[in-house]
Amino acid sequence: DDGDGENVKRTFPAGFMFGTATAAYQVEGAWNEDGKGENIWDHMVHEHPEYIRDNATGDIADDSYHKYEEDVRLLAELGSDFYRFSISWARILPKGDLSQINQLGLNYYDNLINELLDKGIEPLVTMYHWDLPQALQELGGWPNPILVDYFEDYARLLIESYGDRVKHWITFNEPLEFTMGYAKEAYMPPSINKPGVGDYLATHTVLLAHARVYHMYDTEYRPTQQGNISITLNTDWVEPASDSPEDIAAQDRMLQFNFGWFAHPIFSEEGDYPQVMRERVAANSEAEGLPRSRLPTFTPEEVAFIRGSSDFLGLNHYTTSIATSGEEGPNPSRDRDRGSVGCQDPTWPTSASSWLKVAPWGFRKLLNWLHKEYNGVTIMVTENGFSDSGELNDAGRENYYKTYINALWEAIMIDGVNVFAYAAWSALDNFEWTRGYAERFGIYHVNYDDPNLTRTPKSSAQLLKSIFTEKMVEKVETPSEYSRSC
Ligand code: GBH
Repeated sequence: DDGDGENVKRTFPAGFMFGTATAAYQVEGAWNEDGKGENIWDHMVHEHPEYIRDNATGDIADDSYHKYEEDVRLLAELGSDFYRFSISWARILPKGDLSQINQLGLNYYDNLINELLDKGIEPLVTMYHWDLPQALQELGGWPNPILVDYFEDYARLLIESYGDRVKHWITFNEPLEFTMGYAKEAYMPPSINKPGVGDYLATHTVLLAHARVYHMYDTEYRPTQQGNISITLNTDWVEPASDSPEDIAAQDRMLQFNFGWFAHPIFSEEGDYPQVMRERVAANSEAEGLPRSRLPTFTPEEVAFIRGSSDFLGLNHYTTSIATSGEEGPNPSRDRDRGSVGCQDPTWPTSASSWLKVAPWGFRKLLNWLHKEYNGVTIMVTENGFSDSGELNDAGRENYYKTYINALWEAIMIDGVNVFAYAAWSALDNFEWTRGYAERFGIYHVNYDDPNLTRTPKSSAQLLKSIFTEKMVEKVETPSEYSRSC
């Protein structure tokens, strides 16, 4: 049915799942209610309001803690097959460890999961979407390897509590982003400025924690619960600035340092960090007079433990960038170790977010690259979406979803990439981290001037409803010509 006529519909494979995604800190609010402990986002927005646009906080956000029944109704209205949400660690374990288990926190997610199932929506749970309990940050946070044990304890409690009903688990959302909390100020908590050191240490712990929880699930729970467990990684597609060997090598380094850093240890056949990364960081560290590489080393046992520790790849993708060979960023830093510079073409269509340009062809190319690089890996798109200023008539978002979902269809049906599900970010407008409430990603509008935080469907809700329920998208040709200069 992929003819050339008008109104051609492109049908997704039988069983393909459509849904939407949110994260606890961005929607729940109730930051100090019912025994919830403080987490690093609570801490940062209160200690450093100047880090956040308009001094916004997630204290109330969308108040989904109280409005979850209404939210689930909206998801049902959209025809969602599943809902990807995250659990707030400190809502369940206020101190981060098992010394105190907050029953009211456990009840909240129990009710949410039951409400979803009642409406025929599958719950898909992210264990960690950036909100570490502050008590664990006080031990140093992710650079401290003891967090592998704490994360395992927390994950076990979640699996014991909800694993009878939750069949898709994501350990971590976008470690590329949250480990920047140990490499940069005013972007992510804990806002520790140790580039090229703190981010590498944090990632080392996160990969081991992920693998620990994967194996725990695999051996102790999968036999009875029969679910899947994975990790969500994010990347732009990266286009080389030209077809020169230098730019193509810069493109590869950009992908390896931003994505291979996490994906190569888990999804490649050989495991461990990408070779280009190990070599470059070791060489730079030596030149800096350091006795060992700033990139930590896995033992052979750890390489084997991490390799293959995922049932599928969760992918968050929004936009495309262009790479050239060169130096950028502080010295030392991962940016500098990478030796490639990124930019975006000013002619690409824009959104309300400076970093988000519309380039659906990049989505198709990225899916193909992943398929090849990681040996036909099974992919779930765990986030994809567009920001504006909150218009109800959100033509920009409709165009984005139409074109990106077409690119997805082409990758699956023409190119043979293995993708089994797609989640739109986001179900409703929410706290967009340091950008506050100014950049809106919702399919449902939230009125923050109204104490009821009224939800209203945007035009894109109608579009997604038809895609989600018919499992078809109206054909839009993905352009194969595009400019790539910065
Ligand atoms: C995702 O991150 C998150 O998972 C989600 O929580 C978030 O709301 C959503 O996307 C929309 O942003 O301008 O240099 O500061 C997306 C990946 C990459 C987006 C880094 C913001 C900031 C670059 N993010 N980017 S910069």
